[in-house]
Amino acid sequence: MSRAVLSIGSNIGDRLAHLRSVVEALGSRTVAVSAVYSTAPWGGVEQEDFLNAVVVAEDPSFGPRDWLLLGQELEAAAERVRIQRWGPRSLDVDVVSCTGADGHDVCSTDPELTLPHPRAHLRAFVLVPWLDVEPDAVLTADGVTRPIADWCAGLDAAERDGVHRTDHTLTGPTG
Ligand code: PH2
Ligand code: MG
Ligand code: MG
Repeated sequence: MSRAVLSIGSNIGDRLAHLRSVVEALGSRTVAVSAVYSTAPWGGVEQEDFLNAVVVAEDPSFGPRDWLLLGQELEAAAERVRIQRWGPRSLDVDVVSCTGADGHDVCSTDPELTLPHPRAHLRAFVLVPWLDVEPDAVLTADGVTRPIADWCAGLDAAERDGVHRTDHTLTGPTG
């Protein structure tokens, strides 16, 4: 069994359709889907606002790498091109954390898939939607394990103020 918390984002093209493509592809593996948030760009690159959400998914046959590969396939399907670090993208699927069959969170220092995601605790665009679906989740960063609510409360207010809940949904009828 493996459960993954996925952060998804888009700021090019039909942003909502790109996010929806992830939930559609996950199908019955989807456990929970956050609200959709409009978020100011993080990372210092001047670019359009993102739409972001968090999806929790489960698949008994998946390991951490399978979530990474599925995310990369979905990014490719959205015709994502990698131009600039932290720059604009049609679809970004990041594995934020992964729980193994033993119920423990996977820790990995593999540079291709560092788990938990090493910058998730700094990003309101990850923490705020994650709180929607797993309000009691904890996250380890720099050797410190804290509830995600605490990581979020510790961010600069300006960081949280850039994250706005929208009326869009990623499940159900388009609109
Ligand atoms: N993704 C990035 C860089 N900056 N900013 C926001 N608001 N949302 C993102 O998903 C995002 C970002 C690169 O992965
Ligand atoms: Mg990312
Ligand atoms: Mg990514």
